Amino acid sequence: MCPPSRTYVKWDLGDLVVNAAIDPIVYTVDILATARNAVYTNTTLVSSPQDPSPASVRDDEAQIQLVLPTGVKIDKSTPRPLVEINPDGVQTPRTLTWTVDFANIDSPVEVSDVDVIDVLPANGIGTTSFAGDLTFTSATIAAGTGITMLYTAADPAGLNADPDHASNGATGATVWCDAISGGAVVSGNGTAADCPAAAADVTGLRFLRPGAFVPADQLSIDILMTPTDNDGGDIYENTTSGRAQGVTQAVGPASREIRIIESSIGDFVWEDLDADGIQDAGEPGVAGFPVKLVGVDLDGNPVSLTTTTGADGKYSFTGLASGTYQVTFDPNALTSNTTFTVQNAGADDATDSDGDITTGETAEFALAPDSDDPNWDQGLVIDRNVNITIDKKLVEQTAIDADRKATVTYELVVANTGTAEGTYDLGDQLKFGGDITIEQVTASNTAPGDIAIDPDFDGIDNKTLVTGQSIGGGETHRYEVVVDTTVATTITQEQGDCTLTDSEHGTGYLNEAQLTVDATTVIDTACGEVPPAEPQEPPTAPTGGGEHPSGLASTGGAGLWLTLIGALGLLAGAVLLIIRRTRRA
Ligand SMILES: [Ca+2]
Ligand SMILES: [Ca+2]
Ligand SMILES: [Ca+2]
Ligand SMILES: [Ca+2]
Repeated sequence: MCPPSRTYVKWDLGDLVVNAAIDPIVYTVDILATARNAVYTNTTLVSSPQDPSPASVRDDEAQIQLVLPTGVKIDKSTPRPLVEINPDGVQTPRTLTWTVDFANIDSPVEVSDVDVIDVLPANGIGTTSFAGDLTFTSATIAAGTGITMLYTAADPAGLNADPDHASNGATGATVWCDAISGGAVVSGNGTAADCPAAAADVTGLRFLRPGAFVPADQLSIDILMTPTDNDGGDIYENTTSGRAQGVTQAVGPASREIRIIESSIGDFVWEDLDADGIQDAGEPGVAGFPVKLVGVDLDGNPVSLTTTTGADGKYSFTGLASGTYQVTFDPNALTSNTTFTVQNAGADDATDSDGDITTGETAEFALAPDSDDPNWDQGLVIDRNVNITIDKKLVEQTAIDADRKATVTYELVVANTGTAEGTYDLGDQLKFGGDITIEQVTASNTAPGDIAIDPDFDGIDNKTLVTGQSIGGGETHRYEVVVDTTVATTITQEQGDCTLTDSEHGTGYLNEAQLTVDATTVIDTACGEVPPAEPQEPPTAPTGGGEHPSGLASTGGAGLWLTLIGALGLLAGAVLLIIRRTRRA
């Protein structure tokens, strides 16, 4: 066992190779300015379970003799000059600790009535610069007796650390009170209303130690403050100054900075063009991909954050304390064409993909203090094989009845013969001959049957059937457009045929389907010829077959079936489906 007044540092060197040199361990110890003149001894002992030799042959010591001018000394120290960040909302914030020491180092004169002021850190005072808030938490006497503690809520800009400054006099501008809250005025020109109402109001502390202050006496106070929502690089400087009877000069000021450190995690989601799991040159970043971070920091605070990748595919979680973390690349953000690439390919963690191929979760990992870990990346494999085609057919045209009415039915077949999901716009425009009146147009989706048609579609002024419609790889969408017409008896051969001349805006039962994919539009037409009116010999009913004009074939390349369709009328749709399914199988 070792005496409690000593400090111990232990290094675990792990397994060591026989007869191999061990790098020297170099470390620095700050000696407080208030340390008494003396000889200070540092002892080292090396041990191993496999070494049975006595401790006397495994130790060594070095001594430092401290010789300082005698007098009254003040020192400001902190056990942790680097403190990790307190992100916004942290459950258990990390605190800042300073210790004020005041000592009589063998002063040749009698010293008494110690008076010490501590100006707490505030933005703009000294080197202090921080984000968020900083509140006084507590001041605790660690050593010394007969100490009275006073508190002020004075504006830090007007707070002077020298107890002999006029502002700190009995009727000075700075009001010193005897409690953190609800205290009475001890000195200064003010009333109890000027005293701090709560710990958060405290801007300065004052320690009074009346009576003789001999070399055996020691005065030591721990000051605790709590920062919130701060940033890496923030600096908090705490300054202390003191006076004592018998010493003409002010003692101090002594200042000590505490600096905030933070860590970060990143940083890349990219398209793995060759699907090898490696970030290769020329493989682009993926913008807008959601990334989640969960973890527990060194003090047990839970962390849960989300972000999305920027235009360059980069993401970053900054302002983190050290701890154990896990990144998740959101699998719900994968489109039907996108998968996570192979995990942990190759030997270089800087250029691999780290998420599970199903869940997008990385392994849990330790994040060191004051560090940046950019090696948590995710590759996406994107299937771009989209091939959407249109096939337009005239399915049926009824014979013109005694009232000159007829109905024309078209089918539009949109098929994606690729493997990846795509989207398309589909329009359908009726370009009938001059003496054909369009009475009513109805459009519907017949397969899969649940695609909503644009309610404004009329085939004339508004030709839009659907916009931005998605279609999976290998899928087929079918639409039916049914048009009721009246054909005037004045219709001419030129108006009724399927040849669109330069002078015509439309002809016959001409219908033009327009498929747009990725801003490229393709057109497929279908047309039915309308015979000129011949009073003595109206056209026969359509059920007989073979009566239709020969121009039914669409440009969709399905001419073989279309003759059949024209003949079979309504049956055609079913036949067509059967044929298609057979072909696809
Ligand atoms: Ca690659
Ligand atoms: Ca990895
Ligand atoms: Ca990696
Ligand atoms: Ca990276």
